[in-house]
Amino acid sequence: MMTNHNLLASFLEVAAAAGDKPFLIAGETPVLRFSDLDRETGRLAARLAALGSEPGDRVVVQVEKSPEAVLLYLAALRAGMIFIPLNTAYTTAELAYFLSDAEPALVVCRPSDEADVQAIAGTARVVTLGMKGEGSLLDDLPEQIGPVVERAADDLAAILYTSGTTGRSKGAMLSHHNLYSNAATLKTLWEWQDDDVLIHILPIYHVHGLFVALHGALLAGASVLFHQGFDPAAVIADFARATVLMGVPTHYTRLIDSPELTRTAAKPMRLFISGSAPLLAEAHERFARKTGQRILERYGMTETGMITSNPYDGERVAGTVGFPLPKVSVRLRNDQSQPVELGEPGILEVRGPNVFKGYWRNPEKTAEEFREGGYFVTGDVATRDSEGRITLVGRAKDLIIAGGLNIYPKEIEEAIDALPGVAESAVIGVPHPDLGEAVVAVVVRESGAELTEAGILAEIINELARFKQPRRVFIVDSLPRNAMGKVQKAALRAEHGALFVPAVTTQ
Ligand code: MLC
Ligand code: AMP
Repeated sequence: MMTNHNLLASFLEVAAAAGDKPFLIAGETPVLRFSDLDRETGRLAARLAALGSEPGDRVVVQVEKSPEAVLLYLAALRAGMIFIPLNTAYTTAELAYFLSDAEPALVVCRPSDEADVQAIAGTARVVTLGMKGEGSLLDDLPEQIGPVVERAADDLAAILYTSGTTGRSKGAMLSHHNLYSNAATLKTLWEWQDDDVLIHILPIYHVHGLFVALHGALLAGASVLFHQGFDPAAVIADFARATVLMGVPTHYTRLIDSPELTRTAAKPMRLFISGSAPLLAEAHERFARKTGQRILERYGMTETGMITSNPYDGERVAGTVGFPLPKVSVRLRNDQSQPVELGEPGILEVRGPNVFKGYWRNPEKTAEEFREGGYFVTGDVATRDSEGRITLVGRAKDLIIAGGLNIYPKEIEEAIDALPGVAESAVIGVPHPDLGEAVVAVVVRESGAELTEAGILAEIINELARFKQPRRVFIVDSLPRNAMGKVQKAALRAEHGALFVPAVTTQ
């Protein structure tokens, strides 16, 4: 008989051993127990089938973070569907693109979005799920439970949209085995135990909050303190009954700035993990001084899950992302695809069971991003020292990371360039004390056109999610270009680099 590689089957095995221990706890209340996981995912999977969805169908989900949304993810796995979570900040215009590309059988949206989504959903069935479990998804929940649908290791579990190294959002196809292998590796590496308690503060539409955090707890049989958003004081108060925290650097800098963060408060915690964006060495050291604990920084990507991690036992070096995970192979290449010398920067390429199956319905782009030997090109520039430790030193891709969210300048430039009176634009990231980087647009007016910062921002408000919208817009007559005619973004970054932080003077 074929082994069922459905990821949910692995979680259910752990759940069976965990008994009635809470899986999700909201505030003081256990809202989902391990002992209920089989029945609750089974009923919801049966509901998905009753809505006409079949194994292999795609379900697009744009809902607020809630325990029911977690159950929906697990039920979709169980039903053999392909789960496609979307950032709740995406506008209807952005959603329309994802729906046309993904062609889902089912869309689950917020109750307040139902009419807008219905209008763009085509033949897809639309149901709703609200923050408190209200909405038509959970109406008529059957009593009988749906089976854990047989899946092969390479069958798709999820598609996560990302812009990869360039261009328009593409769906990264992740298989059941991609997700399982990464989760199992991290469970061992970070020494997850069944008495761990994770403080969950991340959104559940990205790799970090949905996979790294939740899969870790599910494979360990550990409980999760499920926070709706991020309130530093509430998180620090939870340290007393928790052991693990995962966050992006913005979470850590906000914690460091909280008076409640002390050595005594942090004492019960065994592990603080940071990733998704660079954690400044200075923040790492400040956190260590305040708490006596060293943050474990790791590095990953939507297409690959986690790639490297600082050691659990062993030195966690600030400003580095540690070593390749077991079974994950990393190499550094120059722009002619040749190996670089030890200590020299190169573009990081990765191969392993964690690496995705390609971009959804985009074989050309998939082929472009893979090199001989099956290595995927991350677009991150790194160095490796003689011990094998990796440091990220830059990006070969034009990407801004604000508060752990990726923003593609090209997408914003296209939206601005389409406005009347705009000749062209350049969008850059500049240092920001809270978000790490903030978006700034430099816009060239057509001759005679009257453009204003407020006018441009008002025009794109319904086009782009709020987090992508520029924090400042500058109207200029021309952009700096090099001899080849290429816009010199480095010059713009230098010019606007001190907008949100004091200029650093180098002597
Ligand atoms: C919120 N805003 C942002 C923003 N988050 N703007 C830019 N970038 C962001 N990340 C906007 C809000 O819309 C608001 O606009 C204003 O900033 C202030 O918001 P806030 O209340 O301070 O934000 P908050 O809700 O506290 O959110 C900040 C945050 C959040 C850091 C908690 O962004 C967050 O959860 N980030 C984590 C993202 C994540 O999960 N990344 C992992 C990707 S996976 P206005 O106009 O209303 O004032 C990945 C792979 C890997 O990268 O390796 O993990
Ligand atoms: P995403 O495509 O949203 O999954 O984001 C992946 C990108 O986030 C990577 O390619 C890196 O550029 C960045 N990233 C993730 N973790 C780290 C980290 N620890 N330090 C610096 N950058 C990181």
